[in-house]
Amino acid sequence: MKLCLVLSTHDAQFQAVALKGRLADNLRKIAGWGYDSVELAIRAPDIVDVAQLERDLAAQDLTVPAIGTGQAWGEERLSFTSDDPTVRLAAIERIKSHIPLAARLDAIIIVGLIRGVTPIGQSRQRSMIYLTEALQECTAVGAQYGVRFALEPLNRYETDLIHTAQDGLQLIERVGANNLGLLLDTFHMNIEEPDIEDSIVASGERIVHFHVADSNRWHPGAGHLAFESILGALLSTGYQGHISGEFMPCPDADTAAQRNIDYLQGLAIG
Ligand code: LER
Ligand code: MN
Repeated sequence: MKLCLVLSTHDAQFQAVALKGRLADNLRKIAGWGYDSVELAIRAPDIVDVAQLERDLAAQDLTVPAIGTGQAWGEERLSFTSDDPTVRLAAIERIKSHIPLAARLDAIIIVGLIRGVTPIGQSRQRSMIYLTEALQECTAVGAQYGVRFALEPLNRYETDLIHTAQDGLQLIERVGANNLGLLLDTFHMNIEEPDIEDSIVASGERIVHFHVADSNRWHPGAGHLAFESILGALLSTGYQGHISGEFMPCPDADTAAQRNIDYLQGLAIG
């Protein structure tokens, strides 16, 4: 198991990130706790000093398997499914702007909250058309750089679009791009999936990234999810990717990050 932690490069409103700001210090701590990698939550790539980031990552021997893009929705309300064409265009341009950095870091680009929510007065069908077209445009550019994308099903309280692994697989089929896979998140799965393990197995090779949080969105081990069984199902699909901790900084960020890795390393799996 390659263990990863979500880390915001800058301060952000999104709560389920254990660590934010003070990038070099955070990378040092994360490596010290034994993590292999960091998933970087980046609002916009042009606010990142990439050369410095690469030096800091190399100093701690950490890789970046994925870039999270949801802050563009959380902080700026950019959305693939807005009824305003300038907002849709800005969202697509923002996601495309992550591609050179993702290529440089060999990271997958996550498409989660940037899909937005269906605006009042717009049909869900219209949102799905916008979403499909946006993903087709971004994946086509990504393919030129060898960059992959991960579509993340989210629970019903965050969006009306794509709740389950099955919803995600259908959209991936509709987009028709080889470089688009699935990111499954145990927090959302616990709310939306009829059976978490069955959905993981059914998603199989389409899973390209994986988020862990417990039922209460605290670190694994703090709630009632059966992680031995869930991660056992994930590994049974042949998944070779990273298991990325995305949880609330509770009881505090450092304790949550340490408890997560201690708990996952203590499980009787692969
Ligand atoms: C992002 O990975 C995520 O899981 C969402 O819940 C963000 O709100
Ligand atoms: Mn997630």
